[in-house]
Amino acid sequence: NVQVPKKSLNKLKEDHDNHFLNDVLNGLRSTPKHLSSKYFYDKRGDELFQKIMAMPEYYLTRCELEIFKNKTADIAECIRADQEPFDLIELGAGDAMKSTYLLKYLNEKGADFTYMPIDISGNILSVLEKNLKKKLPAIDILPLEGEYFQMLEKAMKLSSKRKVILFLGGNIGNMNKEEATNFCTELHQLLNPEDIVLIGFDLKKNPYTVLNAYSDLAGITAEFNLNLLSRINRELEANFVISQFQHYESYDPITGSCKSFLISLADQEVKIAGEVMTFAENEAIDMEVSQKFSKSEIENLAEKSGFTITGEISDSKDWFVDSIWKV
Ligand code: AVI
Repeated sequence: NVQVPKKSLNKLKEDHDNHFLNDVLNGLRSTPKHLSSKYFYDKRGDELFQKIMAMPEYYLTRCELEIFKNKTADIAECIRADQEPFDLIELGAGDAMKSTYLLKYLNEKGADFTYMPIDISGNILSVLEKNLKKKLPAIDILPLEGEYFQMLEKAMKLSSKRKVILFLGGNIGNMNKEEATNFCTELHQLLNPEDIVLIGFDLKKNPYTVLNAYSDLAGITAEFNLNLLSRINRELEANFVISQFQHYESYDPITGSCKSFLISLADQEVKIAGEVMTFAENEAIDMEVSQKFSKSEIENLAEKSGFTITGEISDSKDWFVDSIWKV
């Protein structure tokens, strides 16, 4: 079993608060203005994302859940669970709804591993830990709160077994092309030859299916975006008037980029931590990309970052794929 020193977690929390302010100020000083969607996930943001995952339009979670429910044995085979010992690390674990199926299966097969969920939201990690202790008390769990790579490096030092890394939910789609390549390259450099990565990709499909998933009729996705402005108000002494911003979604079926924006509905000024930011009427803040991939784009990404694809598990509609990569 592995232990995390408490002190370093507090230090990381301070760093995180500074980064939040710097990222917000730099993003809103830029042209075009942008904010990072990684800050969507405060307590309310977590709740709204849970609601999004349950929406009829948001197919991603159901597709990957189907894979984890119905093809658990295939996943276990692809990660060579019955061969050498391993530890299981999940990047952006959230509530671990999907991976719980795999954890249960591995546990029933007698696999001896530590599950290390990594997430930027301490709130969702405590929900995860509580639920998992109830559902699967035999699983050895070590939650790590923070940025992916900082926590991954920590996890690499804490355990000497081979690593299986899960990166589910289409989270990789929330990076732009360059960020995704850098992320995969950095991951490749950090891992050892016997390690395995399983990444979930949302595939290109009918553009209306994609667009509707991100511009739902009930307005939950809009609320999810606008919640970041409320978070900035609360945590960074700002005074955004939320009703003066509107959510706008776009999908480009050629590039596969699904993008969300917040549009300023008036010429206005907003104060953030003492600094005045001006917004013109109809000016957009770039909030989030949710990239959709073709199979060949996934192959290119794996190849460019040094990985080899060894398996591919899709849902019955072929809308989502879990791609298995070796170092
Ligand atoms: C977490 N991530 C994969 C979600 C997505 O589909 O890009 C976040 C999200 N944004 C709007 N709806 C869901």
